[in-house]
Amino acid sequence: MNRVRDPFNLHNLSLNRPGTIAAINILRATATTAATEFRDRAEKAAQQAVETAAKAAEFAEQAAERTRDAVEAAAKEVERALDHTAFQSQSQSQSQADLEQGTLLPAAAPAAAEETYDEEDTEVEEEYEDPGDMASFSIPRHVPSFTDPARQAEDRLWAAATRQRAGPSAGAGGVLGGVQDKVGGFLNPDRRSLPMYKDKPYGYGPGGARPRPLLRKKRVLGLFTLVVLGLLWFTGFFDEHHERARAKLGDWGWLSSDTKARSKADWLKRRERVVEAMELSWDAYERYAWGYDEFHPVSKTGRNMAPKGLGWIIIDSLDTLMIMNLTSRVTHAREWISKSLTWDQDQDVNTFETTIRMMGGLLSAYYLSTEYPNLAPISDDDVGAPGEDLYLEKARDLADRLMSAFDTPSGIPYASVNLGKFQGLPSHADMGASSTAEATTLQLEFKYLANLTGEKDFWDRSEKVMKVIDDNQAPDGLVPIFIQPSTGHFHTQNIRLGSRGDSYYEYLIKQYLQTHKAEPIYQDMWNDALQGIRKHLVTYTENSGFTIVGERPSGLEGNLSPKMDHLVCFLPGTIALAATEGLSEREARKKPGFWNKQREADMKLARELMQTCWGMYRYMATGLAAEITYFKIPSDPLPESSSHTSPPDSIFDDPAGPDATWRKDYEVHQMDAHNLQRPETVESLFYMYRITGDVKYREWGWDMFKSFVNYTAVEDGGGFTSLSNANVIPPVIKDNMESFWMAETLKYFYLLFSPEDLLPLDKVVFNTEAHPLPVFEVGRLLKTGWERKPRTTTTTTTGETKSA
Ligand code: DMJ
Repeated sequence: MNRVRDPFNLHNLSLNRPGTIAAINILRATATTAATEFRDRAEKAAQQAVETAAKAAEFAEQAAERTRDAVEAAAKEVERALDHTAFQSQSQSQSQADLEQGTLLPAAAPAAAEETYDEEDTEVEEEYEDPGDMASFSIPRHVPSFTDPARQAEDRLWAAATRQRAGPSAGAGGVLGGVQDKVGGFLNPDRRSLPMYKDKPYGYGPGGARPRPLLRKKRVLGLFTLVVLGLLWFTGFFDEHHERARAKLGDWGWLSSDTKARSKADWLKRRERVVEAMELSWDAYERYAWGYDEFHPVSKTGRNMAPKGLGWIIIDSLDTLMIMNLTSRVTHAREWISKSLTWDQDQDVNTFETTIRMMGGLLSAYYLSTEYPNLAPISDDDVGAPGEDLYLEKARDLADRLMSAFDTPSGIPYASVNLGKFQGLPSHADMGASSTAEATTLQLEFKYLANLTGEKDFWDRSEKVMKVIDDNQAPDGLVPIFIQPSTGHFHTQNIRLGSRGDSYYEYLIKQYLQTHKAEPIYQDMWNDALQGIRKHLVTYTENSGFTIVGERPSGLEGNLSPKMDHLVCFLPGTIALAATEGLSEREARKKPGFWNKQREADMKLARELMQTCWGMYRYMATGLAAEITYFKIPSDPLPESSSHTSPPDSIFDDPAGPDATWRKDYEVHQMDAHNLQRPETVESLFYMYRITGDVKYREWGWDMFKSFVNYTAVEDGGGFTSLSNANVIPPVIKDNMESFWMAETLKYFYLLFSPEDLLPLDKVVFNTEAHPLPVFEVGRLLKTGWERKPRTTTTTTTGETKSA
């Protein structure tokens, strides 16, 4: 559905002349931008005006009260000083009586008064510290001396001037005027003769006589009516689409009401809820941290990672905006990229993160804008238009800089790059080693760029990494998580599918699919690795028999640690993708010569792991998974090949609740209970639904989505935040919105609830940051330039070889 307002019904005009269409497009884009800007500004201005007025009134009242107290205290002090001698001679009982009548201060009073003052002083300081407060309405730290003769003379002068200019009815109108009325009134009933602030005396202005109150009232009323009408129009109040209004968090009553049975659920309606979450997230970022690389939604601030910013959030979110057809927001993002983005900065960046998020985001935006011009319709290649191929040019410029990471003795890229200096930099930690996953999760992006530009170097250098890794002949295809760029050898024995290991496996099968299965070498590597995973890492939990993928921190000879990072939950979806090669399971089973026992077994493993990941969500108080979960396994872990039946899904609804047996298999340590809005589980749910067609995966996703909305939404339209502890209610919040929240998590929710023909899995591959890139045919220029060494020997994780 196109969400752009179309007051002139341009959509329905059947004009075929290209010039007219282009003109309409320009008109539409301009109108959309203007409307959005006007709407945002009007909303902001109205909100600010209301807030300012409320604050002003509040502060004015407080100010008046405190100042009156101060004046009264000062008067009492004077009185006390004058009567000091008399007080000395009075008896204690008399003093007490006077005190009760409020005519004098006891000996302890000055100290008490001082204490009170200190407290107030602190309060005032707090008010100054809070940037949200209106400093101009705070109590002045030093109350002015009202007995100063110079001040009294000034007062008389201002009072006379005010009376002259304003006349007797001055002060009757305006929001601010009202405030001053209040303040002045408290200070002195004849407030026009004693202004609150000497630099802004009441009623004194350069304009001479004030407008007549009635006329002024009419003007204010007229202006107010106009603003209200404008706001109502822009919020869609006068038409049947209440799209904008729904984006307010307060309207999300559906959280408790939409509990429809699977068969009755309206998935497109649920998908709209995801769009609203995206709008809310983006608008909050746009409002509070536009252009910054980080967004802290609770404090409503932003921060840059480079002097001029890297567009970290804008670029990472761009293709999600496109897929959701949020045209005006895409226009704004594109404008920032065109006008503000520069890679020419003296800044060290992480090679992998910058490739998957920035290069991946730009390439995907390029792909979508050229292949799906109807999604958020902005043409990227209007002939002669300024900024033609903007996304591709920016991606290309970035890639040239990132390529310097590959200038190493082995060809394994350095962990970092200085963008401005075109210089690769070894990691400061880990003795200069790079993460294995980071070195091997650049290939989809560089290969697609090579295909677009015809520049073979992008292909060759990213591909070489795969050869260097494979030449190590890691036993059973399981690679340790660090590798040295200086030697090309692994640097540790630690093997896992969590952080630093995960996307090595993901990119094996995706490289195979990216080139239309023209490179079977990567399928071969994937198959080896999956067998290795089954053999060394898969086992079952003690009580309920959940299937898990553990870690081998001391190499394959060491013990199995029953620990799963949330990151590992990418695996069920990727196994399913590999098993059907992007087809639905039904199609794959029917395809002649395709289906076999191995694919069948792989789908079973995918289903079981998906259930375990879903259990990570069910286990937590908020329904949002922890960063790391441990599992209870027998002291002698069961091999994957042992006879095993996974538990029914209904196990999670065990009426025993907190005492349910299944819960004894899960364990979350306090320090791992954070939730960073990560996408891996919903990513896998998306693949599992697309491939199996089983609606339960959508249902699980819907429950997860509701938990995110319920527990991570931030007040005051702040968007959504990560949690420091997702295992308590209310959760402990973290004040950070990760860029992958909009890039991945919300995108996968949207796709999970979308019809299957949106970005079909046999036409696109999603990079590890959820940026869709196309499957393409390799020409003669680009082809796999290496072969695997024969596996007659195995190599230990430190590089020694031994007979297999
Ligand atoms: C993202 O940057 C990518 O999905 C990456 O592969 C893993 N980490 C985050 C999300 O969790």
